[in-house]
Amino acid sequence: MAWYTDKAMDAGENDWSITGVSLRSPDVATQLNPQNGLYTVTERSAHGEATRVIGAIKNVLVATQDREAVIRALAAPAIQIASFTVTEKGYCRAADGSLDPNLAGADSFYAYVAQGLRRRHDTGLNGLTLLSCDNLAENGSQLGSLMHTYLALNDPGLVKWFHAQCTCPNTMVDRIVPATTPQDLAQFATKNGLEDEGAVVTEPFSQWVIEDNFAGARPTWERHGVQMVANVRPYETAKLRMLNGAHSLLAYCGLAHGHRFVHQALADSSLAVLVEQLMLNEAAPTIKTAPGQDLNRYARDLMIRFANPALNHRLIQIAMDGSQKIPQRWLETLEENQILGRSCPAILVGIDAWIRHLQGANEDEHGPVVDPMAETLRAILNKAEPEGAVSALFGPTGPMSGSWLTT
Ligand code: CS2
Repeated sequence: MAWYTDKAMDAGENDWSITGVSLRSPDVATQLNPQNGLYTVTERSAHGEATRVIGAIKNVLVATQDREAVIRALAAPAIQIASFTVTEKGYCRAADGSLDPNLAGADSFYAYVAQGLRRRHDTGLNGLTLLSCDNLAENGSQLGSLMHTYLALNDPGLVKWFHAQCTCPNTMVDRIVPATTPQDLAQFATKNGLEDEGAVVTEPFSQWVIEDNFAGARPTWERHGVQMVANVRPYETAKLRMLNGAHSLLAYCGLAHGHRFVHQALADSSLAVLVEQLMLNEAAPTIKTAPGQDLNRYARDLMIRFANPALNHRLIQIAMDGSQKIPQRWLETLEENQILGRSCPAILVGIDAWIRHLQGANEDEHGPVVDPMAETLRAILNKAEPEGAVSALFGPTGPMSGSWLTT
């Protein structure tokens, strides 16, 4: 978002800027505030690299250090959009997709937004566009209904105003961004003769598709490559089931084969075959395409993006939080195929590798499993007989059972 907004600002829309908020770690604030919010984005591929300085971020607030500043920002008259990149687990959902009130506490984004919106209401301001940028199916619709539940429980008087004054457009964001490493920072300093603590390294490809349903003003991002559409669903389903589905498959199976990076896993021909099978035979047939959307070409382009040798995208980064990612990446595809009597051998291989990952298969080399449900899932696996592992996790009473499983 900062990258597209920076381009809009460069083209003359100078009345926009972004206040960053971190809900937990002070790291990004520590990196960016001393740099006046400036940082670089370097696009890297086999053909070389290109760096751009991003000037869209004014400052970064840390919610755990200054709660009031975050609420004040949300309630400021100039603010029009609150966007979210809080990862799948940040939405605090129960297995059936509804809000889990035990998870959605005072430190969740819901609490800040609710308080910010309450102040906007009380001072007679307009509502906000709440813009989810996370990898969830129908991310905006989910955010809207989860926010509704949060308000109904915590500030019921605001629910009607929320629906009248705020919107939650669905969006699809696609850009592969490996976590920056100390080597990236050192390399940047050597090459450019200056230090950037907040440097981001990414691929040349970038896609942002947004439903044009804003509560107030917005930058004209569409002049800078953003696709404003009436319905995001076909793009989002293709992205989640093909790109992200393939990513998770490469992550768990790649780690099992001893690889570290996505491009290495893809160079392993047995895994490349599996990935193509998942994308073309299992996921693609479940996607209702938009006019002009070509899934064969999409799959081909994805193989090229995954093979980018200059990114060093770590498999362990993708393997994180599997319990939160697998439903929309694999289980929906599995369910839709199952209804039509088709099997999904590639996804089943992935599930097998994920279960082994949960059981600690990669811990010696990569450290403990990172997943909010790691302990729960592992305890269940420890109790289950090997042949009962899948039904213990995904069966009707298992923690991974959800609306996506019919049998
Ligand atoms: C990845 C995504 O970490 C992951 O789980 O699959 O972050 C992926 O790189 C992005 O969605 C690409 O747009």
